[in-house]
Amino acid sequence: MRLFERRLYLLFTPSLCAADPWQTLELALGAGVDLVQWRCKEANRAGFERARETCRRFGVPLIVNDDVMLAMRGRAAGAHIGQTDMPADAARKVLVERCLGVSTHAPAEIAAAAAAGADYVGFGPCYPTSTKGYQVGKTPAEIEAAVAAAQQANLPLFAIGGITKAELPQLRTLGVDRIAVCSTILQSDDPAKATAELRRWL
Ligand code: 3NM
Repeated sequence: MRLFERRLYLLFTPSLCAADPWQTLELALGAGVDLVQWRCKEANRAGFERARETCRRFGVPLIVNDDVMLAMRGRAAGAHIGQTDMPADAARKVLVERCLGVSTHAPAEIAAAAAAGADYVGFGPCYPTSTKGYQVGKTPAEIEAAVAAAQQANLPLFAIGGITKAELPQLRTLGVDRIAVCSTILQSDDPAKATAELRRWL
């Protein structure tokens, strides 16, 4: 399931929400988030199921971060893995037709993710972000090279890391047309407005 039609990916971590997480998720979905990741470090099956049902109501796929087995058992749309999680080719086999996303940080990792059967890649950190403790982002040339590598591999690329509406003009000139965000939406006191302001560029 390649996610070419998806543009605005929300990494949903209930504990990072400024307000009620479930209201935040609904507002974001209502305002144009079209892909959601369940990114919760603690085991929280009830939360996962609530997120899955909320996304289902909006017709938006839910991807599980890190936990390929939860994605399978919990009938999620897919799983997202990092470079140090289960290897992408092993995750591909377990997921069968479910979606596989891979975090990447360089063009070679994008090519490797494609070879392993990924359906999309995240690429970052494009800008510094405290959400994951990255103090340095990518240069414009590095972002352009990643976009080119993803095009070559025919994979959708979601730019990630420190993205707010202020970064969108530059990202668009670098060829980025999909983004993944966490704090810009979850920590906003107006998640619907924050979402709409991102969506306007995508
Ligand atoms: N992965 P925010 S950056 C989860 O570069 C994550 O792979 C990254 O959160 C990567 O939108 C990142 O708040 C943090 O910066 C994204």
